[in-house]
Amino acid sequence: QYQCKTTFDWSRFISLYERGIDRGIGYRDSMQDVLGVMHTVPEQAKNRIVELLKVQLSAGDAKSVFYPATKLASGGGRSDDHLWAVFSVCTYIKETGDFDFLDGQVPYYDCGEATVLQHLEQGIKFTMSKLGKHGIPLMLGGDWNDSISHIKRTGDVESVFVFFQLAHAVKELMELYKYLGADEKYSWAEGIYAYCKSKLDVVWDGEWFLRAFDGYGDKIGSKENEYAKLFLNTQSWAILSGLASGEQSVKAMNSVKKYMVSDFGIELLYPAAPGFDIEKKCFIAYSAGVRENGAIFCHSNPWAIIAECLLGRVENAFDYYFRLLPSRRNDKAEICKVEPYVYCQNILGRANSRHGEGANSWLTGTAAWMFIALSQYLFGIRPDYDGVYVEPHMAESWDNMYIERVVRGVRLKVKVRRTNASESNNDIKCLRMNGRQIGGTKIPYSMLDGVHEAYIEVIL
Ligand code: IFM
Repeated sequence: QYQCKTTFDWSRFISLYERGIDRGIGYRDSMQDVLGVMHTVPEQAKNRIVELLKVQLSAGDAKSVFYPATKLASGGGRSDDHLWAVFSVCTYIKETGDFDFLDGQVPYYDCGEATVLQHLEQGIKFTMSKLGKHGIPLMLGGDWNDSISHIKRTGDVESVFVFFQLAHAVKELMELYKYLGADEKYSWAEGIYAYCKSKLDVVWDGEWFLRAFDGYGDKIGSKENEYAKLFLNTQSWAILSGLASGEQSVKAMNSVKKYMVSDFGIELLYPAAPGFDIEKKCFIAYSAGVRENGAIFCHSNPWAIIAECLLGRVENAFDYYFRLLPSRRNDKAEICKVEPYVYCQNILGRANSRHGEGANSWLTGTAAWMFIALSQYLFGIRPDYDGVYVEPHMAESWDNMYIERVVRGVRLKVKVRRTNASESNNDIKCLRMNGRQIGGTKIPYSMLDGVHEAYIEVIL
């Protein structure tokens, strides 16, 4: 939590690693950092979301950074920035119940203004207006992976990550519209989601999902390539978006498990390329095992943990969680070189002789997303629009656990135990609140009205 707040406050603006001159508050990064502080400083999270929406352009895409002192923005033209806003706004509303926020007017950076909800919708429309020849969103100036920008750029470069991000954002909006009873908008979003579903075969490589199509129209992140055959993020986001079929999901995450898992966490791609060579699709300008070229890019690990939770493969999820947990490297300081109490941005991968060495500690999206992965998926306390899900999971060796989480002013005190200590099954057999049996796994907020503390008992 301390790291979440520090990262939220400073973004990647100024730190031991950044000078605060050439890099302002990043749209993409900060829109994700708010996820780690929604429940502790919701007003500040909301204000940051508004500050960021103010640098969105009326076409729907966003400038990539703004400078806090002047509020002036720069950069932009990327394919992903604007899409991050959907999940952050929806998570804020689920956490707080502040639906009025959707109707607040926020100016665009260039001209005009629109409600918060219209900002989100404009982002989706922008992405849908920039599809490449395979029908997949264009990568434009870049996507989440900064280092992918050397990919052959002439012609249509299409981003499969942004494709899954689009589907994920649309799925979030569908849930919101459903809750609001906004039928027409729901049908609009459903149409886009169905479009994405229809493109699933185009981005499937047989054992995993592709990462992109380059400017030649060639596949990136494919078994056909010599290096960088497999990328982590398109496997996890295929599942987060709900698009992948059951069979594809299992195959994709099995491929991750087979090729990408190191003692220090999951690597970003496999295999790392030995050097920069565009013709061989080695377009990431770092040495093997460094940063986006096959390091453990920590930010991506919580997405894999969430994906494994969604697949019900809890042991894999806990395994990945513990591999990256900073305190677990307390006795490996000579190798890791970074503080054993916060996440760092990246850890050198197996292709590097200094495998295990970390860099850029503190300011990383790992903090916020790991908090989501741990609290909402592993521990399973997940606020929704009309109630809070209580779906706790325990690691194999645990036979009980206790969680406290304040949701909308109510302190949930959750005791979890197994019916049979020798069973590691995570199916919920019984859920009671203040002695009352709950049907399903969601406690409606109406049951929490006027309650200060709720005693919840879960039997697995
Ligand atoms: O997603 C980016 C982030 O915006 C800045 N640091 C590196 C990440 C991965 O390339």
